[in-house]
Amino acid sequence: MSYPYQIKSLEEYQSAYKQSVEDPEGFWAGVADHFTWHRKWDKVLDWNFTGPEVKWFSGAQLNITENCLDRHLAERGDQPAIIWESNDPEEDHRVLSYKELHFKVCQFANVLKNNGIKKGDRICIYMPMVPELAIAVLACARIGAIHSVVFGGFSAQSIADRIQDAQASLVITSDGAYRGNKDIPLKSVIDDALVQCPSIKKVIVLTRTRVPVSMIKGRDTWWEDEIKKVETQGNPACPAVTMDAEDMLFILYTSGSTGKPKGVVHTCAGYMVYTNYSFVNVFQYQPGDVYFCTADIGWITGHSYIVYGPLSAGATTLLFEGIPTWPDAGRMWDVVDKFKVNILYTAPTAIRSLMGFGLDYVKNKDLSSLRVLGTVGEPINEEAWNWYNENIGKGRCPIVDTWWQTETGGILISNLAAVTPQKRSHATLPLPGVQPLLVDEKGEPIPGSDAAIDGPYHAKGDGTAGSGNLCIKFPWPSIIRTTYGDHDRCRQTYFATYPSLYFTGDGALRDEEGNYRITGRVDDVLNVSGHRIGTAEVENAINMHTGVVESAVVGYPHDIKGQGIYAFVIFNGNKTDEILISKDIVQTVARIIGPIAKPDKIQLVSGLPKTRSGKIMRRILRKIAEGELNNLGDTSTLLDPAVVEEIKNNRL
Ligand code: 7RM
Repeated sequence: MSYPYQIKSLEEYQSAYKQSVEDPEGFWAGVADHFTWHRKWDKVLDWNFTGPEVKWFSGAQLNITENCLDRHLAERGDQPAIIWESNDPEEDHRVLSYKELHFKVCQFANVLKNNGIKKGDRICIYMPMVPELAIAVLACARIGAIHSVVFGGFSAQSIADRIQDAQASLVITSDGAYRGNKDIPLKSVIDDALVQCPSIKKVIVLTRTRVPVSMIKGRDTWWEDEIKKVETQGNPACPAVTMDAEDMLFILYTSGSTGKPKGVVHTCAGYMVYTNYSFVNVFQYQPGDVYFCTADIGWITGHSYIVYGPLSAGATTLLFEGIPTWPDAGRMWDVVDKFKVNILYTAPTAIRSLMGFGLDYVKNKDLSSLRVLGTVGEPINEEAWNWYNENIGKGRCPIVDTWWQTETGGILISNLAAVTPQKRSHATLPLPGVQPLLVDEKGEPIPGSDAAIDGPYHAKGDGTAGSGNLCIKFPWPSIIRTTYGDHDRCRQTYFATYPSLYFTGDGALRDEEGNYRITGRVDDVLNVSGHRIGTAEVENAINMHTGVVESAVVGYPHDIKGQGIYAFVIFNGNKTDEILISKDIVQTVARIIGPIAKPDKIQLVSGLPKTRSGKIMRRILRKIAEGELNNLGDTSTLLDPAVVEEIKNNRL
């Protein structure tokens, strides 16, 4: 496969960027021409950010799985599409060629059809990182069912909320999951969730850990038995359902500043074009490269850059079931060595954690196959960047620092490996087609910060530096279309803060060369180990504990996780054993949201700093959590300033 739209030099980047601003429709039509369509578009783009309403490739018809599978069969049918490495280093790895993956996707799509699934139905997927997860995702897309993948670290309650919101009718799960030395009982979590989910008619259960599970008659069925049924039916083919460009492809829930996660909706054509375009350009994928993204498919990074982007590009994508620190902190480097990985894409939190184990775990690993390194999910600090660069890239691999969000569908700001300049701890430049700018609190543009007007790159450093809130002023093909079931929430959250702009929720700096440096969220969203968690969500969970009167949650800098979760809790019950109470509250959060949202610190307090109108002053709590005790700002407007002294004195 060749990628005629792959940018090969800084000059090509500059001219592609210019064209994408001057003639966005011509630009994206030029990219989209290289995909398989049942019917081409009537109009490349229709949009307004007030609705918002954004339509890419209106009138076009396609199926994304034909672009990820069928179109590769003739030329690269026997090449590996997915290489799977087990959690257990002793278990044999698996390789699925494009032919085999195509066969299995069709087969499982027929299973879904046998279970009554039709185009538009919602399917919840709660599975470990095994090839069948990718197969399940693609099988949904094959027949136009809308997948909603829920990360394996979420609790029964979180799953139930997501299933109810989407009114899903079928769940795909497994008996259990391996994660390091732990066995996680996925099916039993699903059973707990489904008590609250009358919309679910069927549960398909893959065998993985062979932990005993209870199967409910009429509702639950084994993956393997379902496959046997389609085998006896004879015809292994499954024609891809024709989808309109703007038909929904999937829902993925993500945290925001309110208590309830939002179902971010992506649609077929634009998402396909943009994930492929960004994959090929950012990582500079070359045919035959082995590409390894360490994310979980349960997050957007896995959707876009393990499954859809790489497969639509005919790439070899490595799927790893395990974790970087098990059986030891050399596991990731073992995997790179074993499969001669060329491109490695991981999270700063993983790098920081491995750094802490020292170089012994890197020493005897052959990392010479690596050509490109990437990071995603949070800002990367200079120390972690240096370590990654020196000890993994050996100073010869470009590092792409990729900034994007669940809502953006794909990477918006990043250097292109060895093509555009990298700058340590900077996401750097917007991809062609992406028009960022920074605005102040009032929404006034920061002079010199608008890439489309001021130019994306100033080689001589003659641009204008500035800082502000990061917005995007023009749609790109994989922009969020709606929040499932509540379009106004989408408008309110992303398009109402600054009229006619998409607001990212992030703050950023722009240097004189035009490089953006993302500094972090400016709203009440935490980023813990690259996972997005809303403070309100954690507070809601804490407040479910019977003894809790009220709570306030803030983030604080954490050496490995990036941010840690600090909870201030007013507790009403018997306070004789504070340690026990804290443990109990942590368990409550794990049960309500999942282990990923467990607070790192819980401080019992007698009151919270509030304004006279009753609003919690989080700014003060944040400062206390960060340890900036002498710099709390103006506390004179507080209802009860004494409470601040108490909180300061008992700080953990
Ligand atoms: C892909 C993903 C999105 C939030 C985003 C940022 C932060 C992501 C970077 C980053 C600095 C980066 N989707 N973020 N990438 N911050 N540099 N390269 O992570 O929806 O889960 O999170 O993550 O705050 O708004 S996400």
